[in-house]
Amino acid sequence: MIASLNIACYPALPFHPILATLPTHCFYFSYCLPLYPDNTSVQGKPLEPKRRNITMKAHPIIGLFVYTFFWTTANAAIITSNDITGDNPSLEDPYTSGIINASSISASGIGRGEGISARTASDRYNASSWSTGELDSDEYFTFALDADDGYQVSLTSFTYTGQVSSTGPTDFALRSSLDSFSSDIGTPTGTGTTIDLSASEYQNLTDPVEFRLYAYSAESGAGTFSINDYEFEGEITATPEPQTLALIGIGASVLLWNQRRPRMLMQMEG
Ligand SMILES: [Ca+2]
Repeated sequence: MIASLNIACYPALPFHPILATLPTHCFYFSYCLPLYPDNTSVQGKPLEPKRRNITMKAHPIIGLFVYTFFWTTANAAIITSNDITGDNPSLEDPYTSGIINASSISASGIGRGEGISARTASDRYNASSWSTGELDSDEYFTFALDADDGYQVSLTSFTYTGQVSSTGPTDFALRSSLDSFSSDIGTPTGTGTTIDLSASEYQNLTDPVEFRLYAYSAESGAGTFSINDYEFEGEITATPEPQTLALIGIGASVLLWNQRRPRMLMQMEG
């Protein structure tokens, strides 16, 4: 019964004045509801064949897991990226030429901290004066992201290619503004890698977030380290409004009530 109700409602979604305000998420979610025959038992007691309810039932909790899995895995895409090409990109701070941003987000491009110096090099964002000792809080490359009003960004990864000269830095650390740049994220290297950003703290971000890639333990202050290209991946979604959340809650309640109703009727019959 639930399945037929859902399917019957699909064509009405765009036209009904209330249903039309439901986000497309609800539409996709309803497709994820697993169906199974409701003909086995009532509260653990087997039913006589003539009383068995042979309608199909849908399970909203399992459906939510299926929906969440497919929605998050299917929508990871480039949030912001730059191949960094041209003569001496490091002469700009930040460097934004050639940047590719997803819609509904602003991104800073690549910039640098005050403690390092621009070094000319083509097709890469190059710098010297990296610490020959411990990590220096002013010596980093920086990337900032900010979802537009009404949107939130959920990250999955940061990927970059790097290049280090023979006397350049040998230790690296990625940190974020979410904890005031206090803890390391993943294991960055001089030649580049992919850093996993799927942890909960990097999801549903509505405020600006900044990532800093620090480099230190250089053999010489003249040694260089550059970012040759980079890419943040994730997804940008509209921030659910309170009205939408209330409608989702009402929808879930109706779904659960419809699930219970056949059992209640059968109990009354019995
Ligand atoms: Ca490049």
